[in-house]
Amino acid sequence: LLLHHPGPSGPEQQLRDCVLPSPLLVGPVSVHLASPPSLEKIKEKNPLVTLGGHYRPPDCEPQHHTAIVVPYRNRQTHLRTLLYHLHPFLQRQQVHYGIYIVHQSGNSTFNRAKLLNVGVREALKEENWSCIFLHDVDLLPENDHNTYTCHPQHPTHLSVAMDKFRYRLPYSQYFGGVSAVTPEQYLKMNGFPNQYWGWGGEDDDIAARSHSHWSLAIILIFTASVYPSCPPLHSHRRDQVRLSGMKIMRPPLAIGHYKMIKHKGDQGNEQNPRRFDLLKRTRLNWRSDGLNSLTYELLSKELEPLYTNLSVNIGDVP
Ligand code: BGN
Repeated sequence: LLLHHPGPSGPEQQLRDCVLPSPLLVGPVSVHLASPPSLEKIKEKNPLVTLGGHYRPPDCEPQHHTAIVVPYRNRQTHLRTLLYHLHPFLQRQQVHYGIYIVHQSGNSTFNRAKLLNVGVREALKEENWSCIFLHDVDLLPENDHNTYTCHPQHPTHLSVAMDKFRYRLPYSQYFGGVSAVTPEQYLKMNGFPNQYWGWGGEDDDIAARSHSHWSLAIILIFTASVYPSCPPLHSHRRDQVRLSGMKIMRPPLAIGHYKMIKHKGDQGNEQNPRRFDLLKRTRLNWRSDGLNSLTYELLSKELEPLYTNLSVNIGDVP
């Protein structure tokens, strides 16, 4: 009998490496959004998931170690729908994974990017993950060829074709929804901004950190045309300046399909009126606002059967 995880002191008998693409992939899957099963039922359907929502393929040695970080508050049904779809999806991909739900405690305005910073830091304290997924709770992947692994050099954007945007990118630099970085890329971009309280802009800031100054200009031009209140652009004297000098990798549109669970705007996550001003300053601020300025209080960490629940006090709008 082969033992599953021969550690350094474990038996010499090695499992063969898991191959990519995984032979278990099925391609397009239909995603049901209404009335997900109970957590107990989902656990029954995923017997190999261990406490904290971790999984390793039993028959081969995984080549990818992916933490899924999900910023969260008050979306119980969405969470169950996500877990119901994501666990079998990731198991078919034969990656070693763990799911981290980062719950923002209290009633302060929601801060997605700061919760992502917390999730990355806490996940990396636990395991040597090679890839970190930044995952919205209301997005369900519709094709398992969209692999939840990282590109070694460049950040990846996965949710390139969401039903909400008629299965296209809403604009070319869009980085929201589902994206991924390696711990090295995360360090290189100084993590994510901590100052975006409320809806909008934080994903554009993350894209700008990882990409060139051009991307920031394009985002600002796009949003200025969509949001007339957006202040006029400054001149871009140094468009060739790169922030952390990486590119954004993407799967083909046909594979990066996602369904979004429809919902009304969240209370406590109203549009952030400061996002335009913040975005204009990303180029100045990214080195000082991010991983190196992150402060929070971890209130609890619970290993639930299908996920690790991090409850965190991240403070309030200054
Ligand atoms: C953009 C938002 C993103 C959001 C996408 C898709 C802003 C910044 C304004 C300068 N960006 O316009 O955060 O993910 O729409 O909904 O609002």
